[in-house]
Amino acid sequence: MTATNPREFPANFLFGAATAAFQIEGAAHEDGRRDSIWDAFCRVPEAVINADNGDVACDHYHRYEGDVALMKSMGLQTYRFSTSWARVRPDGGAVNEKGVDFYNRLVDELLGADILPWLTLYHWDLPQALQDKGGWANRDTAERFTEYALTMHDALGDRVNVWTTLNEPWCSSFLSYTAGVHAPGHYSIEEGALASHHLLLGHGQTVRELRARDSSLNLGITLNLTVADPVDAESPADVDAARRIDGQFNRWFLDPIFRGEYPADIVEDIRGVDAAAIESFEKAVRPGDLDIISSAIDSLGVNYYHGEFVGGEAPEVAPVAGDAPTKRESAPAFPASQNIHWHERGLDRTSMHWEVQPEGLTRLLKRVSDEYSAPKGVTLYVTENGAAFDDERVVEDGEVRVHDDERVSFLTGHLGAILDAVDAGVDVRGYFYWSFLDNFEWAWGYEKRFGIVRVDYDTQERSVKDSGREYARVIGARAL
Ligand code: PNW
Repeated sequence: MTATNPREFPANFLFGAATAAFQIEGAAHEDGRRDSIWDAFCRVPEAVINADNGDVACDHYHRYEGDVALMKSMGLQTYRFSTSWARVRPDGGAVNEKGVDFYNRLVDELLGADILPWLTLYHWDLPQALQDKGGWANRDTAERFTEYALTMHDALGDRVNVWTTLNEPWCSSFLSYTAGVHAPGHYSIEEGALASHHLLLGHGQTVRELRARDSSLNLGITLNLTVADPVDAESPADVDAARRIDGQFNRWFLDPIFRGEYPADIVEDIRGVDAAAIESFEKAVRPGDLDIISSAIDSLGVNYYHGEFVGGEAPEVAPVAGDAPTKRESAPAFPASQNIHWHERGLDRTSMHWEVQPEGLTRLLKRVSDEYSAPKGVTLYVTENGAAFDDERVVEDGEVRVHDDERVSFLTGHLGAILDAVDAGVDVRGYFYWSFLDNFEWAWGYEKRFGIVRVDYDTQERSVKDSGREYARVIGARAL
């Protein structure tokens, strides 16, 4: 759209950017913080590219004031960050006041800059001490999570209104306990299924406790959701492949949260693959659990990166492998994925090899709104969307510049896709670009750069990329 014909964002739409504690903070061994499962996983041979770790990361722990000032200079209205459980309750038990204090300072800094703090309680950094007791496969971890959440609310409840329990429980269950790609790097269908249930239970309990303390809080959860399309809509095998991906990515989490039930078709599919795992899962789902999990929430965060284009038969040309960062063994993240094959649409790709597919976001928001959130009065936010590209840093007139044209069009393309959803009647009230800073991209270490702000990991210098400049312009105009 041209400047003479701008597409305006609704007046209540919030523009923000997102990060997560482990990916940016560093100071991993400071002020009483102890190992999380990611600190431990980084020491596993071949688990993370270049054996990178979170010891220093973006050194945000010491640089948060400058980082907040940079957010303000870009006009960000809200900042989505996570608090580190391993900092706050380092061995899962006693509270570490110095850890809590960091978040007090960060929240005050944000409020001073007129930036709305959007707090996520769990973005994957479980204290290793709790993993030693079974981690999320152990029901007790859900109790410990609620305790930790209440600690954060004790400290910040007077200043923080938006509370997200979990970020992407699919990643912290199946990608972590079944596929072995994320910490703790296990290969068990049973543990993945148990972890998903205990994560959701921790979510539901926390929502109940926080609601009982303060009915004015905005409570929610963030899910990584996708659109799964069959390669050939006339082929039963392709349609079934798409059903199973949709079921394991989307419905496995949406259905318990919004309807108080797990999708029966997927339970049966997994039973067909590993009957013992599903029996153990069924035992773990105790009477009353699903009522807790489906406790009313106020907002749903949708993280969208790309869609899935799947078939029941192998493609003639194998797609570019996208999810094997290192030589370490990995297993399918979807227990019921027999004969599912990923195909390419021939779209542009990011350096994660993910296809750039903005229209998928429009369809996803419409579907989630129609089938889940709108009937329950739950508001949608896009809490993550972004792209890694092989950015080049240049110095022009003594200033570091990154001319990341691909990210500029990724950003505006997806903002346009959100406006398309708004035009189609979806009530979506915000967008958080992932990520504010280049950062530790999990198993990919520092190799993948998602930021709208460049980080020089030798000097910790920050430079706003062209995408960050374009985002600031869009925010200023409140229009595309
Ligand atoms: C999300 N997958 O992670 C996370 O919330 C961020 O911390 C992360 O940096 C960002 O997306 C970019 O990757 C994902 O394999 C990691 O499907 C992996 C997958 C999905 C999301």
